[in-house]
Amino acid sequence: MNITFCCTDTKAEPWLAGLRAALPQATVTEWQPGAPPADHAVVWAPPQRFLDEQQGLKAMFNIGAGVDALLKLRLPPSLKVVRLDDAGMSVQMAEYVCHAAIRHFREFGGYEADVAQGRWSYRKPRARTDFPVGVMGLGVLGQRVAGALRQFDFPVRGWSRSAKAVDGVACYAGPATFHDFLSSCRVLVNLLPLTPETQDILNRDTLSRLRPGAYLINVARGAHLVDDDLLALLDGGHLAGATLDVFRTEPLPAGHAFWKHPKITVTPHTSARTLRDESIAQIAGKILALERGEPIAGLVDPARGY
Ligand code: NDP
Ligand code: OXD
Repeated sequence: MNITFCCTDTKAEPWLAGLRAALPQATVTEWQPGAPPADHAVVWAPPQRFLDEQQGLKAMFNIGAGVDALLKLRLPPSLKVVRLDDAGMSVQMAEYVCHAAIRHFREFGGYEADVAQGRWSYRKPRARTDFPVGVMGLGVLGQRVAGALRQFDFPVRGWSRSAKAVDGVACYAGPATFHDFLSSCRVLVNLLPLTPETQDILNRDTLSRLRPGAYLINVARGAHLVDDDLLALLDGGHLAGATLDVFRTEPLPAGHAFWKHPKITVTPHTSARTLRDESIAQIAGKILALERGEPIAGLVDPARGY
């Protein structure tokens, strides 16, 4: 069995060593133009040429959860595209989102600024019931995040495409419920996949529907958010602030208004990192399952876009 590795911006050697250790019966090599055909591929943002050449692949394993970059390519119709299925990402995402929501709710940014000025300040406690948190996307990551927020007793709402029942979470489904969902939220967390339906979904109209003083946490993709609409709503006062981990252009270009905006916290696409060992173990297990003819979890539906 031949496995080819083609991951932009990723050091190949540790992945190749890990895959070889997990699949000693396989030949694992880094893809080069003109390389011989492989059975399976491990990829992140491969070039179109990779797919044009590797027409005989049985499956292509993305070393991330989001497959928007992959689905922009021309894929052979029968190719199985497989996403990472948690692999240690959901706990990181839960930490990140809870940290951002709690930092905002408890006004820790304000305390830090006061302490930096040598001020011993006091703020009136805010009522948790006034801070319903809405999670857009109730998939692998969204459900874990919603459950973690519940642990802190925030009222939690969730919105997805198909109807869901998640313990302790008020669930909304489909476009017809979107406005009701938004108007019930004081903190909005975006964990949707980037698809033609969800591109630009965080815009002036939708963000204006949040409760006054709302807070945005975008951890999905930069192209979900219309940057200028966010800036206008922050500067106009309808939104209190935002924590942004993902951007239309990454790295965030020098001089972009988000870098220095006093109401925006920026992190460099780091909310849920791909963990190499967990990912290799998961991918190796799925390759072996496919070779045995067994079904696997995490198959992407290209028509649906995630
Ligand atoms: P899943 O595919 O498991 O879940 C996606 C959720 O979004 C599902 O609940 C789905 O609904 C819902 N959804 C999709 N389209 C729509 C729509 N049009 N309207 C309403 N709901 C919709 O994804 P994950 O939870 O694993 O990941 C989500 C995204 O997080 C990834 O696609 C990626 O972009 C981003 N991500 C970011 C990381 C970072 O470090 N910043 C790390 C990892 C992921 P349904 O359940 O009905 O199908
Ligand atoms: C992912 C990401 O999609 O890291 O996994 O953004």
